[in-house]
Amino acid sequence: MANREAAFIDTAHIFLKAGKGGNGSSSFRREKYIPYGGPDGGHGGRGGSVWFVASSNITTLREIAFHPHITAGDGSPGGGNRRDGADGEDKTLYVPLGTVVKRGGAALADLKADGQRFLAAKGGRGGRGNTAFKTRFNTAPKISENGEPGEEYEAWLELSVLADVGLVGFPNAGKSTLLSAVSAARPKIADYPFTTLNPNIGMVTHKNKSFAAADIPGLIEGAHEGRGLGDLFLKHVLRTKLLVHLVDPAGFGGLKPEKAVRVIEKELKQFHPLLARKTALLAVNKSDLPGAAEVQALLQKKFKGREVFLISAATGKGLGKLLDRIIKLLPSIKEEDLYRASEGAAVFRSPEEGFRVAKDHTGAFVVSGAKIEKLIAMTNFSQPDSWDRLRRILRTIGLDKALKKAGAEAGDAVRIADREFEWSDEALPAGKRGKFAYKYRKFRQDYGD
Ligand SMILES: Nc1nc2c(ncn2[C@@H]2O[C@H](COP(=O)(O)OP(=O)(O)OP(=O)(O)O)[C@@H](O)[C@H]2O)c(=O)[nH]1
Ligand SMILES: [Mg+2]
Repeated sequence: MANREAAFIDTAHIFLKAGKGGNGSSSFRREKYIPYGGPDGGHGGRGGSVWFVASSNITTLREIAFHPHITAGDGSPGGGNRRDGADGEDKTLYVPLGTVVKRGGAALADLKADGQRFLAAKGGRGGRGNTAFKTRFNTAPKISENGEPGEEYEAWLELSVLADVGLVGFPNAGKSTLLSAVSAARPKIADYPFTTLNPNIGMVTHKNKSFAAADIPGLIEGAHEGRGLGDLFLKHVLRTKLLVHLVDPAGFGGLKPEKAVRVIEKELKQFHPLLARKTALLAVNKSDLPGAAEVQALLQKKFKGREVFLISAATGKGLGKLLDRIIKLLPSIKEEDLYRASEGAAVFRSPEEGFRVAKDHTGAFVVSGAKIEKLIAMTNFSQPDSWDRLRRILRTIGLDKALKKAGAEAGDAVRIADREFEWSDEALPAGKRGKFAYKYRKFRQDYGD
C-alpha cells in the first residue's frame, strides 16, 4: 500500500529454525613413524541460535512479518587432527518494546525493556568426534556423533505498544492534538474523523516526571467487533496504566457528549474487561470553543465520583492540571500482568525425558520422544560401532522392554524420528563389547549420512 502509515504491522506469523550442530569426525592420527595413531577426530561446531532483542529503535513488526523464515547458521563439521568445527552464526532479530512471543497459544516471552534478550530457538550442540569415545576397552573407536538438530517451530509475534497512558475517544476529539501538545510526537492532525491510522507514542515530561502516552485511532460504536479501526488498536491500550478519555463538546455523529462517553466506555469493556477496570480520566476538550464548560459541568454531574477535566489541546489551557493529576496517579497504579511469561526465559519447552511407543495402522511400532529422536538424529549410521552404541543405549533406556511389552516380534518395523528399523530378537554374537538380546537393523534409510 502506498500509504506509509498503513504499513504499521503488529502481528507476525514466523518460522524459527536454529542451526544444526556440526557432525563430529572419526579420524586417526597418521604420522610417518607412528603406524597406529590414536583417534583424533574433532568435534562439530555448535549450531547458531535465534535471539530476539527488544529495541526502542524499532516500532513495528513489519520487517519480520515480510521475512518470516528465520534461520540461524549450522555448525561446521569437525576434522582430523583434533580440529573442531566452527560454530554456526547466531541470528538476532530486533523487535519493538511490547512484543510478545507466542507458541501454540502460550506466551514464551514478553519483551518490554530496551536491550532485553530472549533465546527463541537454541542451536544444536556439535557432535562429538571419535576422541570422545576412546575408552580403556576401545582405544580406537570408529564412533562419532552427528550434530544435534537445532530447535525448530512456528511462533507468533504480537506487539502491543508500551505506554503508561492511553488516549481514547471518538474520532476528531483531539487526541492527536493533545499528544502533540504535551510531547515531541508529531502525529497527523486534521478536521475529519479517522485521521490517525496507527498508534503514536510520545514521551511526556512534566515537573521532572516522565511517562509515555499513546494516541490510538478514534473508536466508534461496534469497535470491539471490528467496526472502524478501533478493535485493531484497542489492544495497544490494554497495557496502559491509565486512560484519558477525550470528549468533544460537540458530541460525535449526532450523539450528545454524555451518550458518547457511555458508548466509548461500553466499547472498552466489551473489548476486554481489563479496560473497564482501568482508571479513566474524562477530559472535555476544545474549551476555547463556546459550550465546552457547560458540557464539563454536565458530565461532572452525570458521572459522579469521576474526575472530569476541562482542557484545550489547541491553546494549552487546563493541560497543566491534567498532567499534575496524571503524574500523581501513575506511581500508585500497578501494571496488570497480561502475560505470565517470565522475563527473558521460555516457559514452554517440549518435555525432554521419556518416550512413547504406539502401533500405527501399518502395524509398525512408532517411538516418539524428544530425547530419543535426538539420539537417532545424532547417530552416524555409516559407522558399525555407532550402531552398537545406539543398540546399547536403546536397551539401557528400556526401549527393548517397552517394545516387547507392546507386542513387537522379530521382523516388525520400528520407526523413530525419520528412520525405520527392523526389530529382531536374534542375539548378536557375544564379543568384546558385550552381548545384546535384540538388535535394530536398519533396512530403510530416507536420508543419506
Ligand atoms: N478549537 C479547538 N480545536 C481542536 C482542539 N483540539 C483539537 N482540535 C481540532 O480538532 C480536529 C481533530 O483533531 P485531532 O487531534 O486530529 O483529533 P483525533 O482525536 O486525533 O482524531 P482521529 O485521529 O480521527 O481519531 C482538528 O481539526 C484539531 O485542530 C482544541 O482544543 N480546540
Ligand atoms: Mg488522531
